[in-house]
Amino acid sequence: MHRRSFVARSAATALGLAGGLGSLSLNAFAAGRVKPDGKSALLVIDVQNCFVDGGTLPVKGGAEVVPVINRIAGAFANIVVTQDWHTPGHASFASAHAGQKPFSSIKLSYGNQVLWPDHCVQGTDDAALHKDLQLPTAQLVIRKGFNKGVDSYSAFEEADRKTPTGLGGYLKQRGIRTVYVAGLATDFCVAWTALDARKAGFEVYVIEDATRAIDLNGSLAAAWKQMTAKGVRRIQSGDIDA
Ligand code: VGL
Ligand code: ZN
Repeated sequence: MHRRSFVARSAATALGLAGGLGSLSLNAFAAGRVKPDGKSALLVIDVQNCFVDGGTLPVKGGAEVVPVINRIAGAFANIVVTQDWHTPGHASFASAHAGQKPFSSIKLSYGNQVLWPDHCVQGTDDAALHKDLQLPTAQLVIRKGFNKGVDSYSAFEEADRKTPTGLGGYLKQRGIRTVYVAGLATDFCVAWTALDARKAGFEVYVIEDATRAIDLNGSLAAAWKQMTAKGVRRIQSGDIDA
């Protein structure tokens, strides 16, 4: 794979195409630093009480993303925040299905669904953004998972794979080309958001140390494999130039 990429680049260079392939070759061959510009947006996914210690679906180390996100926020002219925002009795809750336990899976009309403890119920303190999150310049808060029968890990599209949240249109109408994804959880809402962002044509970076994972049955490794295969770039917060 490396050899093939090298040959491809050499050929491109020989043909004088290196400039045209600039970002491609840069990212493939150098770790490099990244500098968000006016066409970049930071997507802060589900940094809510439910996903940190004391919440209903705590992600290990979840609160540790807060200072990292606060630190990098200044580098972004555009910030979007999301909230998991379920109805009581939501279809993604194990409690809504007789005999089912949290962290098992069932088949719903739109496909497989992991069943979770009741979490992030609309209007509860559990669903509020983490109190230490400091994003005064954020311009949009998008809520998802509010249709009782359909989950929505992705900030772009519900799990039925046909109901858009509107985020793709919002970003495109505002001229955004690149999204940087941070928040919770790496292997669910962050990964689905990053993959859908790629599908919608955005350049996508996931800021690994600004995320934490649930890691259910190898889901974290599987998520990185899928994201990498789809061209999502894995970076650290320290790679971002303010
Ligand atoms: C999430 C499980 C259930 C997430 C949301 O934000 O990653 N995970 N609902
Ligand atoms: Zn949820």
